[in-house]
Amino acid sequence: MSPVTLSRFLIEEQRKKNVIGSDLRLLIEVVARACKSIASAIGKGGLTGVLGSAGSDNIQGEAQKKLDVISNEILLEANEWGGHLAAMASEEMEHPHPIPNRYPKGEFLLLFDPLDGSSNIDVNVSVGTIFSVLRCPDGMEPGEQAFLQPGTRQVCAGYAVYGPTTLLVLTLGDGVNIFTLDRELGSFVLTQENVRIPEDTREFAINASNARHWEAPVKRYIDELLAGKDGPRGHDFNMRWVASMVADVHRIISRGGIFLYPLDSKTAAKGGKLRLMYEANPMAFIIEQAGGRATDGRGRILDIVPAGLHQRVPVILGSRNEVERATAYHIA
Ligand code: AHM
Ligand code: MG
Repeated sequence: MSPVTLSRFLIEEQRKKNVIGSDLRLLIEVVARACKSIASAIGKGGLTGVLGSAGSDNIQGEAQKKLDVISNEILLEANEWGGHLAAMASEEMEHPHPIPNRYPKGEFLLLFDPLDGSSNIDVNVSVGTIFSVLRCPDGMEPGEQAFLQPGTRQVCAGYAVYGPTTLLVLTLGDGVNIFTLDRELGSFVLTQENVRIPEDTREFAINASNARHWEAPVKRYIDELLAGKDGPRGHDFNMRWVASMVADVHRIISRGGIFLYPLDSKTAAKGGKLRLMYEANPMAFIIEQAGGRATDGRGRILDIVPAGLHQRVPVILGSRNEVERATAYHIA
């Protein structure tokens, strides 16, 4: 059988389920095309002078890399003119980006972290793009307020991971599918359907250098894993930390695991490290759609009613039984 490209997949899904109207299909195809451009810019690296710092800070007060700025521009320019969006919001911009008046407007709101894990770019380690799609509520101006919807309202979410291969991982609320970029064809091709995360795992991901800042439930949970077969869990656990959320989540999508960026005394004043609207929510949607769980240590991430576009949250996600255990330690 000939390869199922992303376009063909979207058209056939629409025929079967009638949930992907032409505007949503255009949106997904445009985001995928932007991800191809980002993959290409990243792939050239030092050849085109795109590595290194941009010499500016974003709204989060974090130093921007040149490729953060370039990836943000690629996504904005690709999505402005198609008529499918009401507005866009990005980790790299304080306020939502309105669609210029010269273009038609659509019903969707697009949020993205254009280049997640960008501290890894200069050392040639995987980075990615994360995105989330909401509907602009009827009769509402597409300003910040329109974006502040819980993650359960996401119409679609996905991420691209720029690693040894470029992958696009997508959910439309009916399972998770993975597409691999065929660089010769220039197309994303369906390579894994209806991915499921194992319920149990012996692999965890956390930035252990923050251990002294953790709250008691996280310390207890990790101490038990580290105690291995001599401890209460009765077997050894392995640890991985890429420091690109996309890469760490993709490992979990591929073979299970638990990822924690918990609240700690360093990030407590800000509410956590990772951003709710364009990091935690899309990843939580994907993880749940693959049979995993995602909480902030207390409740389901997707149920959080956001108070701000750049709100931060603690994140615990991955294999169902481990996430439930780590969350239960917080509630006990
Ligand atoms: P970014 O969006 O500015 O790249 O920050 C988010 C990243 C995540 O990809 C990753 O999980 C985390 O920050 C890494 O944090 P740390 O530097 O503590 O390892
Ligand atoms: Mg990020």
